[in-house]
Amino acid sequence: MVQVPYQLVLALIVIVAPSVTYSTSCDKSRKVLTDSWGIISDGPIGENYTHDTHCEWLIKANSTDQFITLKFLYMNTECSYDYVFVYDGYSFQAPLLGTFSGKNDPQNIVASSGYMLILMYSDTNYMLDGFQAEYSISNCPSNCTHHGQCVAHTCICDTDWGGEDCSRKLCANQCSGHGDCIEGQCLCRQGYVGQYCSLSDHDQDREGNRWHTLSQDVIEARTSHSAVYVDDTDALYVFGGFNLNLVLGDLKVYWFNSSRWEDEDGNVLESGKLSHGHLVDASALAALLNKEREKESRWGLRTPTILQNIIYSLTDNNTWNYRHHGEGSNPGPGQLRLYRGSRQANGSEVVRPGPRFGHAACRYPGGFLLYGGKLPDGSLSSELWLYNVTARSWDLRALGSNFTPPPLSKHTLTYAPDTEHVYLVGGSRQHGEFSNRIYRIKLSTVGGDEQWTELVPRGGPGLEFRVTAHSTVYDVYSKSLLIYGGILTQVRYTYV
Ligand SMILES: [Ca+2]
Repeated sequence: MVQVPYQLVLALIVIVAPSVTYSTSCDKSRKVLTDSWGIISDGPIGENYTHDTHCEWLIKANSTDQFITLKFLYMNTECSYDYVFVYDGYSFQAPLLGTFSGKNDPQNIVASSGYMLILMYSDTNYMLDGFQAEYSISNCPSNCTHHGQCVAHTCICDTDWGGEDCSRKLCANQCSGHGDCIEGQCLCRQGYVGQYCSLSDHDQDREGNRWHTLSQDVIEARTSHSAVYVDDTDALYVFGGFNLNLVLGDLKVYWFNSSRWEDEDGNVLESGKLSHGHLVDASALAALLNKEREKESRWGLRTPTILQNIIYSLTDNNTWNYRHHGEGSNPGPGQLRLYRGSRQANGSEVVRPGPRFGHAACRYPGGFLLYGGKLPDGSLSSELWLYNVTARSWDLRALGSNFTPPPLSKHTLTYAPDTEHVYLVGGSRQHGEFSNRIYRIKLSTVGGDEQWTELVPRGGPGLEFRVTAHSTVYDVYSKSLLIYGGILTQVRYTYV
């Protein structure tokens, strides 16, 4: 039998055992955690949380430059009734990073304010086993996922890796064999598009029934926005939406021929390899560069070229500023994006729609139309905007209409080319009531009268249901509006 020396066993125990305390049990108080690693949970595994739970955990880093990563180990709460909320800050006014409910497997969440506040809430009945999550504090987001170096709280990614935490493989799948990898981005050969050049524009080469990644992490993630494809320009126009914290009012254009995004002014947007909103300290970079040069001379090796390129470009030109102002990162707390409002400074001329979400948009000759939506102050809009893709200009329409449909959100807007009318169907009204109305309008090309009218179906009482958050298409063959899905309430008619 092999005798294991006592000292060796002891040494192993000291190394393996974590030096942190587990923070468990949820007792309606706020727990403040300052260790660099820990586990939080509503209670022991296998035991349900209690009803009427309200528990808070505040994780505090040593400085506001550090990052806190939360990784869920398991999660199971009563769906839509019991929640876990995660904030990037120390109060409930801080930006919300996520809201989780049900049997869920959330992705890792990163707070960049130096604080992360987690709230678990349950209602008064039906309990499940809750959640367990592991947190860690690091100088860079997710420690640069082992694909880069952390310099002054910013990940400098290795060649072939990108994103704020270097977790994204650049030029994946060797650009599908249809492009060249130039500075971490696939430059597709003629006839191929998409982030990895996987989509062919030759019909004979096109493999059907398959999803392609066209773009990721370039424009700000959002929901309840509108997206319209315009064949004249072979581009997708994305307007507005909601990013869980801010209402957006930007127009972003994806060009299929170049696989690139542009902003409204025609500036090309890139997914920055350096996309975090901190300026890298020049002296820290110089120190790193010197270290790399030393290594190079000592071992006769070439050091990571992307790293050097970035460092040189920082001193040479405005590459950093350009990337820094790209759309790869969310605005920090209190750093609201500013958009031009609906009116110019002189208060008279209308320029463009303000921020909104839950609006509807549709293709229209020359560009696209947009109606309604929820504004940052919570009110709904009844504006009808036309965007001209050639002139790159917005125009507020139907201003002279004697009748205007109500302010709406989650409605649909559909153009029927053969009737030249645009149809507005259903949606939610200001106080949450669903609409069962259909309106239509025909725009004038010569500056003539533009009148909204309510469409009353022949021989029936109108839509027999109120509907919101649905979709609508126009079928040219049957000359019909086809309405699909959505949330319904029945309409009760009284006949007299
Ligand atoms: Ca419950």
